[in-house]
This record gives sequence, C-alpha cells and structure tokens, in this order.
Amino acid sequence: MKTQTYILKCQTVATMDPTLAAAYGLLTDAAIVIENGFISWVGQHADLPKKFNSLMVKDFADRLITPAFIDCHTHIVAGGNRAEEFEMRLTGVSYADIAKAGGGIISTVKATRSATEDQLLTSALQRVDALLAEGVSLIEVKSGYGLDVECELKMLRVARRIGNSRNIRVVTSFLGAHAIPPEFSGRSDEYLNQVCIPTLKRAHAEGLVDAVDGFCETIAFSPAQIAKLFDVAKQLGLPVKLHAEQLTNLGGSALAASYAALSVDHIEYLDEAGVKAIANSGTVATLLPSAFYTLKETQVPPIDLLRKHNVPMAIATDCNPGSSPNSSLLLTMNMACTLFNLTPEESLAGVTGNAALALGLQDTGIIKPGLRADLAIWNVNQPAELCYRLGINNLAQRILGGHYA
Ligand code: DI6
Ligand code: FE
Repeated sequence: MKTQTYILKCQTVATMDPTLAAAYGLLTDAAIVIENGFISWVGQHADLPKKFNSLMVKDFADRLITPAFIDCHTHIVAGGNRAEEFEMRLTGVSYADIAKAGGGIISTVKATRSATEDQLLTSALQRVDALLAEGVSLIEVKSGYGLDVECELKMLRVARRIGNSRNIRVVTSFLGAHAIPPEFSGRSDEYLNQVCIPTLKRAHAEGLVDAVDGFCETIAFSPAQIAKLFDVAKQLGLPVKLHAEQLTNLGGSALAASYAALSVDHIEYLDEAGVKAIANSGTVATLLPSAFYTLKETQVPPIDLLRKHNVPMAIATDCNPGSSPNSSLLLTMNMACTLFNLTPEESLAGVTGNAALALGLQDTGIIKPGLRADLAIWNVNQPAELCYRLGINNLAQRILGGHYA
C-alpha cells in the first residue's frame, strides 16, 4: 500500500498495552489510525474522531491485529551446523561435556571463522525469512562465534547487513565473552584483556554495537570477569545484558542488575534473591524455552517468583546452531506455555511489549498512539490461537513502520 495515512479496521486488536484493563489490552470492533508510519489513534471504530473520517479505510473484518513480533535474543549469524552434536546428545552426552571436549560453541566458532561475510549472510537470511513469515519486525543479533577481532567484526557487519537486505529492524549485541577460544584455552583473563575488550572498543567505534552481552557460567566467564567487561560497556555508554543462571547459579543476574542490565536471559537456576535484584533494577527476564527443550533441561525458570516480584518476562528463540536450532517464535510461544506454564497472554507480551523492553526500545512492541505502526494481522479470532496451534502460521499481513511489508 502506497498511502502513508490510513485506517485499519478489524474485529479484534490485542494492543498489549498494559494500561488498558482488558486482558491483552483487547479492543473489539476496533480501528487504528496510521499516520506517516506511526499510530496516531486506537480505539473502538464507533469512537473514531471526525477529523479522520476522510481517510482511506482498510477493513480486515474478523481478523486479529497484534503488535508485530520481536525476537529479542538470537545468535542468528553463525557458520555451519551442529547436527552431529544433536546426535551425540541423543545418546546421552551432555551439552557441557561436548563443550569441554572442544565442541559446542567452539565448533561453531571454527565454522564462522572460515565463512565469508556473504556466506554468513546467506545462511542467516534463511532463518530471518522464517521469522519474517511469522510477523517479526525486529530482531536482536549477537556476535560471539568469532572470538577474535576480525571475526567478531565480521559477524556484526553481517548483522547490520541483515537490516539492509530485508524489511526488518536489527539491533546488535557484542558477545565477545561467549566462550574462550582454543588459542586462549586455560587463559580466559588474557582473552578478556587482550582480545575481547579491545574488540568491543573497536566494534563500538565502528558503530556496530547496540548492547554488550556475556555468558556467565562455569564453562564460560566468571562474575568478576563479566564485571570487568561491563565496566568497559559503562564507560562506552552501552547498555548490558547477560546469559545468566542457564546451567548453574553463579549470581550473574544480581551482578547484571547492579549494572541496570536491560535483560538477564535463560535464568533456569535463578533464586529469589536474584529475582528481587532484577526486580529492583527494572531488568527484563528473557526466557528461552527452546534452549530448555533442546537441552532436555528439567529445571524450570522461577516463573512464580518472577510474577510475584512483577518482573517483566520476554520470550525469544535463542536461534543458534547448538542449544536452540529454532527459527519460529510461534513455536517458542507454545513452548513457553507448555514447558514454563506461561499464559498465552504472558507469551504474547513476551514477544511484543516485554521483548521491546528487553532491548531498551520504547517506540515499538505495543499498539498505542505515538508508537511505530509495527503490526501483524492474523487469520485467527482470538490471541490464544497463536500459542495453541503447532505448525500452522496464520499470518495474513505484516506492517512495518506503517508500510505493508
Ligand atoms: N547459551 C546458549 O544457549 C547459547 N549461548 C549461550 O551462552 C548457545 C550457543 C551454542 O551452543 O552455540
Ligand atoms: Fe543465547
């Protein structure tokens, strides 16, 4: 549609605006006025102000409109694949054991280092296209499979190129502290000081970094090492987020909270003290049920404690070749309900409003005047259907910044 200013009409709009009383911020017989890429009015069609009467109306009848989806945690740029490790895990070898034996993240590092930018882009776009087809408007993309200056920069450049190659917004996170590369085996402090931190500074200088992430775990970096990295992020004025409490509880979430982290991610092993810490810092809990599923984890994140302390919960694919070879947010929403007992409303908030919060963005994620017109239109009658069906994509139309996309 070429017109910049128009009205969308439809039976049901799940605004996901938490200030509205109804579940899902639901409006029926609704209209959304879109002006130059932004939402200027939302409400019941009967209440539409007269000044909009002359605008063109696009009637989506009995369909459902939601905010466009946001995948706020991906490692979508990566070389190779790890199907062999999948087979090994099925015979009982653990993810941590594979990592200790030099497989896991390190095997993807090798494949990513030997790939060209174009090869990485082509393979990432296949996964991006799957997300786009499900109404995704915005993805976060991490580095962390380079672990040397050139390859980390290469990954971040590819991430930026995704945004130029497709109709999608991309934000990046520098994840140089993802693993210790083989050439620094047993010398993680040297890696951090000589490679990771200097690479962050260079990538930041090139405008390639929107946030700084790390993996705080016994098989990766200690809280003290993460603190050192986050001190640099703070000096550079970059927000932080952290893979924390995925396999053990090292107190990474509380540490991240002390840096006012945007999000802590995974958090299967988070305890109440950690939940209180992130509640106080306004940090989002990003749940990654597809990694939980793939690794056959049995420890469920502390959902009731997160609810009790009003911590916003986001959901993401964690799309990566090892622990989550998954490019479907719809499937991930179903997993969040079935594996973590989230309500469909919490799941939908997890891939819209709360996912925007996890990225520190206030201009998208809910349907409200003043925000970008990033919308998804679905061939369903009620929002719970999005979580309930497996293997059916009911997307009718994606709208990005007011444009049909
Ligand atoms: N946790 C994860 O689930 C991903 N990274 C991380 O720190 C997995 C990355 C991989 O297995 O390649
Ligand atoms: Fe991850």
